Amino acid sequence: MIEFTPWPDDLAQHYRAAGYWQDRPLTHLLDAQLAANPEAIAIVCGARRISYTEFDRQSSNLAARLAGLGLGHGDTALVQLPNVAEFYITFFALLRIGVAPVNALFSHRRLELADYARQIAPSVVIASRAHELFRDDTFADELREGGTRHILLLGDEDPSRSLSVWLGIGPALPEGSGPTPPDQVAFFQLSGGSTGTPKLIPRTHNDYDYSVRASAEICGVTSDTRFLCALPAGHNFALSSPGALGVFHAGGSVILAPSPEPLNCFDIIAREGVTMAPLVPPAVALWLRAVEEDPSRRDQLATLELMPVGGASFAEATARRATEVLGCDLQQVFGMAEGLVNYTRLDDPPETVFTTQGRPISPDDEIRVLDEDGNPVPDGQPGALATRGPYTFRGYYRSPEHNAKAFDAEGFYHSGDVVVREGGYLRVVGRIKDQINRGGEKIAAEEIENLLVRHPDVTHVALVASPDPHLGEKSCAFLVLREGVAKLSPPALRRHLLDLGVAEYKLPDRFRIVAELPLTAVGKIDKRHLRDSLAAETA
Ligand code: OOB
Repeated sequence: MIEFTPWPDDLAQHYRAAGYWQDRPLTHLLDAQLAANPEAIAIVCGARRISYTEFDRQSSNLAARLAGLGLGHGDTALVQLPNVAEFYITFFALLRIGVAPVNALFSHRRLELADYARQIAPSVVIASRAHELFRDDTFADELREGGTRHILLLGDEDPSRSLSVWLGIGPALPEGSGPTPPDQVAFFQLSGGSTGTPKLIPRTHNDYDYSVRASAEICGVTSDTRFLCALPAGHNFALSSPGALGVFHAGGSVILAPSPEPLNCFDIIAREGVTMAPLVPPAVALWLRAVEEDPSRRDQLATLELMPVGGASFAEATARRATEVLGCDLQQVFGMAEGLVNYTRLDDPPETVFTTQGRPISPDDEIRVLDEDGNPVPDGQPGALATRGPYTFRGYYRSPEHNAKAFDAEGFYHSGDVVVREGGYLRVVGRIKDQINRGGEKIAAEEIENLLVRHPDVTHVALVASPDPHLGEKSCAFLVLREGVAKLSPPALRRHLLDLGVAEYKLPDRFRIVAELPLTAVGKIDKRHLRDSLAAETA
């Protein structure tokens, strides 16, 4: 079994009694559709249309072959696939035999993948030849040396390790293999992070299944839903809020796009009759601009009914424009891979949708808004968000020190967001975690600072966010150089980071060389001062 911090018994009992936890594995989502709608189209990927029957067949093939190699409960998988049908097929194959995957983002590079592999020691790695890391065998060989027994690659010419071949035929599932128990870890979500190394979030079948079912209902997902997945498929928003899993749960269709780039997405929407398209705020802005440039493009969006928007702050003015320009309803989503997801509801008045980030999924999502001493603030006042509930995790994987800081004695997770609560609805007004939210992509300041000081000419670093009209935030690295070194160019610094293998979205947008970093009264780096100086510069 994969270790994780369970919910206390009294709460677990309550979550079952209330019907949130149904003690079914996540694979039930697919099994239910297989019985109800076997020939309905589950996934559209380019020209491929994959029915629920075919979806199940391919994922069972892969499951059976992996189980035949002895993989099962207690094993983990590291998966890195782009937005293709194989992502979902692989996910369900692994769930079917109780192998817990980490779904790395396709933008992740060596540093992230090696770190996830270090944490979970995967028995199997499933990735794509289209990714630079797997173009040759160097990284795959390293993984093997680290103990990975099997590597399957999408696009490999060798049939013995081609993912497509493994999906094509398989023996029957060996006797005794099956999903992990519903109250155990099904897979790991990725934390946006605020620490030096990326953290993993164990999610159980029960908790995730509840968040999916409830989200599908809140977002009005039905078998008629045609859902555009243009955000990274493994991200919690695109996977479960209501995400592809919410769509599979309801028997609808998931239509994949490689990215939210508007013109390609508009073609797909028009061709496939897309009804729901979740986006991050910068992508909404791009879609708005594309329609404003050429109003005839709006005709392509005729079938679009609902656009859930989340992942980062959504400017009120853009929200107001969006419904008008795009001609669909809007929904704000404030969620986190750790659990808690808030939605504005489909019958909320427009003002609520424009000005709040919604309210929690569950009546049993407990929300506290706290001042600096940990005391509750009155409604209408900003404070730090703390939460616990039927689908909010209880601890990062193997991270006792960080967990001691992220959770309080009552098991509330402190998300690092500053929110205002009013009438049960939340507004996100700031952040206390040391993270940069670059248009929905999260960057842990400490991770990049640690990498930059590894440069021989750098002695001190602070990474801070600066406001950006397109992405909401960009990152700026303030650097103090070794004595005697007068300058270090941004390209050289970027090269240094890329050579260390970090994902490109984490590269600082700007670098500032300074003589020293400002300190607070207690001697910590004064990031607020640095942020203010940047804001003054941009203003
Ligand atoms: C989603 O999940 P993560 O894990 O990538 O990031 C969570 C963090 C939140 O703690 C908050 O800081 C920020 O992203 N965030 C928002 C937001 N939605 C997320 N900040 C302001 N406004 C929003 N609407 O980003 C995520 C997971 C599930 C559903 C939607 C988003």
